[in-house]
Amino acid sequence: MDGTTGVTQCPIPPGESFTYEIKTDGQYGTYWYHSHFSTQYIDGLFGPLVIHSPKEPGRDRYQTDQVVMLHDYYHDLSRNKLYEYLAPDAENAEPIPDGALINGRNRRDCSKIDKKYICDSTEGELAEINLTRGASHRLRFINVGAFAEFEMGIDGHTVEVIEADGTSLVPSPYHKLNINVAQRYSAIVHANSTDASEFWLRARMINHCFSEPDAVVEPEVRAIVQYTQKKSKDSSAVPTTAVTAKQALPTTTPWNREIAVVCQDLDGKLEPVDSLVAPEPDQLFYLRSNFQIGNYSLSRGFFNSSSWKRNLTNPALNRVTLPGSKILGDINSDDVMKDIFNVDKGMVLKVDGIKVVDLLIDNYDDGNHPMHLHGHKFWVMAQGNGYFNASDYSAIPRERRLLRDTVTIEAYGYVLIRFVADNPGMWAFHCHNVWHAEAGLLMSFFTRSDIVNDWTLPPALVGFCSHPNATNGFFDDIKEVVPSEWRHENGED
Ligand SMILES: [Cu+2]
Repeated sequence: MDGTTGVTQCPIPPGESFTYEIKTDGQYGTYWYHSHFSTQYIDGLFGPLVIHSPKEPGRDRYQTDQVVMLHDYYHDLSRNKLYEYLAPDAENAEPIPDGALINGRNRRDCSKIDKKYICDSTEGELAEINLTRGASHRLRFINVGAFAEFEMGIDGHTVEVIEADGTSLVPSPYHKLNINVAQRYSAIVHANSTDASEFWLRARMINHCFSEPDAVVEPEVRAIVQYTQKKSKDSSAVPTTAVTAKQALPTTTPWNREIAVVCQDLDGKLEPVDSLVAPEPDQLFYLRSNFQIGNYSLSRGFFNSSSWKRNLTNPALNRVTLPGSKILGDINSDDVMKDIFNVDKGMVLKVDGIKVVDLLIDNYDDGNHPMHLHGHKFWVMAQGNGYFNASDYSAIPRERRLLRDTVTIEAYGYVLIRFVADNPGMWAFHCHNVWHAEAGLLMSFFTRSDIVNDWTLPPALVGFCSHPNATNGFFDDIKEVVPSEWRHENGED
């Protein structure tokens, strides 16, 4: 129950509901849930999902455990921004965020906001993170945003990174962390500074990676890290609360004024606790990722010759499981795959049996991509700028190859990832920059077809595909975004 519209299901229509059941056997760490219907999650439909386990290493190293969600923010609903972004002549100019939030909060200088918006910051509150003085605390950072990578740090404190995307790490100290969209890091903070009792947590969008770097008015958002006195006996998590106007604002200064100007992942100092050595690969897929301006001056994102278009009533998984769908024979035949999938609008790579897959992606775009794989974690085998060459295989030592689910391909760079395709299903692989995914940067892996073949999909879920409101809602306002001739050619009418 992956919830990916156009890939594993039809959207839940307005007024309907659906309960997802998810197995978490053996899993632990920091995750998040969100709508996977167009850009909908960035309007607020997301939340953290934390899996605790006695098997997780290092649980005795901290006394409290809190979530810190970072995201860029747009004052307009995302569908309006999407309309502008996908319009003819827009040339892949991603919408510039109006600001950023920490745990849903920020306080704005209203004089800097377009007068068309109502702005009143007098009751505005910044997020507060309470840390018991003298104790150690786990903060779980999640970038739940649309587009911006963040660089963040806490004045006066180094943090020890202990987790990336659900993978436990040997603690490693950092002054600042880079976190791209959909990535997660846990860090331990020791509340042992004697300089102050309140400190700024600063999270700055790396605006050099925006289409117009100077267009963002306030790239930095702050939260207040507040020391509290030790409570007797009670070692449970202190909830993150909002600051009241009476509380003192920190006067602390940042570690240094140097700022990140390139969007890339945290450097390779990270080391997994369990060095699961990646097995030798069985097959290699190559993806060329770029943006092209095609007919009607529309800019689309491509993996090879494929630019994904969501099919709202006939998702990929339904096509390989439902009797009476377009399947004409043995789904293990490649010819049948071509019959049921139009590569131009939805590339599906089928992996037979349990295989170790290498996936090499070259990025021919001047923007970075936080690439995310559903249903599996992958090893980051190599990443960098320019082209991949064979010697890059050994650039990251075996024991430092990180298992994660979201990796950054920097501008004009490459990444080589490896995964064991053993989880049955139809799994999206896409850029988690919502604008890029909607422009077409999404493809799917069809894995363990021998098992999927026998699946029966939940009837309620299948029913959504023929629901009278199946295609209503979010897209109503934006279906005119491209000229009708184009829509006609692409069967969208
Ligand atoms: Cu992207």
